[in-house]
Amino acid sequence: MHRILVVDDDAVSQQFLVMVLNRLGHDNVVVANDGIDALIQLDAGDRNFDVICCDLDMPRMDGIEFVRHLGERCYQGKLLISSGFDGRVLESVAELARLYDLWLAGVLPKPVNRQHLLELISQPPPAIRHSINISHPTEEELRAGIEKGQFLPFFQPQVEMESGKIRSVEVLARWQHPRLGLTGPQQFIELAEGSGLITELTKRLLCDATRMMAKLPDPQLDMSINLSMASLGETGLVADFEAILEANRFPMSRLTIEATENSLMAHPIRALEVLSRLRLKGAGLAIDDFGTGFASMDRLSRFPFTELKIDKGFVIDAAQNPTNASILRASAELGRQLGLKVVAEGVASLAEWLLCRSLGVEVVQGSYISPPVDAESFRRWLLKHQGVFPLPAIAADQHPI
Ligand code: G
Ligand code: G
Ligand code: MN
Repeated sequence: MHRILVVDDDAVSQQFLVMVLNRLGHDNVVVANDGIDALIQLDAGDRNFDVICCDLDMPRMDGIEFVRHLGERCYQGKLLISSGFDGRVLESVAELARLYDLWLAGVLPKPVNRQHLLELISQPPPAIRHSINISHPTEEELRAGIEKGQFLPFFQPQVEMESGKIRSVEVLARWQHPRLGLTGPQQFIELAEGSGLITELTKRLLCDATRMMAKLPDPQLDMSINLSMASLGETGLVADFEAILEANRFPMSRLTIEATENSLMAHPIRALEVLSRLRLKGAGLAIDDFGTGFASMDRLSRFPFTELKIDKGFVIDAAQNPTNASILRASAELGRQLGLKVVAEGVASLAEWLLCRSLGVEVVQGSYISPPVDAESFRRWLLKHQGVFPLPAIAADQHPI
């Protein structure tokens, strides 16, 4: 039998929901009048709720803030949102819940439909629950991992849309963790930033990647690497990068540094200094994850960027989602107007390829071309393609322009 918590400030809809639940055979239902009331019940500790059904618009603490508190408490049960709000608000709440790894079973428009509620209550848990049993790497493991060379550069190609030419490759960190297996950046970048190890990690990655690049069948590929904001404060970064490239005979002019908008915001002066110096030495500079940060246009225009990378969030599903398609179109246009190379990442389907092509995106990256892969797989992928990714054959009615 489920233990259910109903959070709603409106007595009528609260009681209606309880009544429907009772009729569906759920007797173990507790009510809270707003988020604070609900948190008090949760934190009392003697109640573990299997299902929380929450309204959005409530006094004192609204449903959105409540979702954040649930995320912070790593709530493992099912979450249902009941609301009279429209799609856009509900979509952003759903996104928030997803970011917190909450199990959002669904959204119930008000007045609540009995059948719909029954379906959501009985919905089984998703196959993959990220937050269950995640064992996080520790700082000591990170330090040892860097020393022992457990970090591997993975490679994801970037292709010129017009010609299919394989122009460049982004280096993405992976950790061959002795206990957790191959882990991605979500598991360790924040830890590395917080513990001051990110710059060391980035330098190792740059060193290993440039060394591997020399052994590739196409030795003229450009390379992009992500630079964390935490590295921008490090004196000696520019000199260290130069030394690494020189040792591996990789010219600075073939390297592009990717920085996120928010990193420019956090340390604008340092960022301007470090990035300008790298640019002066010949490196390209990319605004990464463009569209997700809060940098002002003014600030962006002050940095000597050469490339704009549209965040994958706007590309994924842009072919179906008009809002994302508009953002994609506007970003591509802005990049062009500023004279930047426009790159779209997250191109996962032919439809997205065609859309990017029609919007004048110059270069694409994404699983449609190749997911990030290890050095050996990348070498084989390059050999197979002989420098050119085959342009998709476009049927007459699909032609983008
Ligand atoms: O590789 P991927 O698939 O999961 O990467 C997720 C995000 O992690 C990327 O968008 C990128 O910004 C970040 N990331 C990957 N590798 C590095 C790295 O070496 N340094 C930094 N700072 N970020 C990285
Ligand atoms: O640092 P940056 O955000 O540029 O890193 C690119 C990220 O995008 C990596 O995490 C990579 O794994 C991810 N990625 C690349 N191609 C695709 C794709 O087609 N779909 C999705 N969902 N993610 C992708
Ligand atoms: Mn990147």
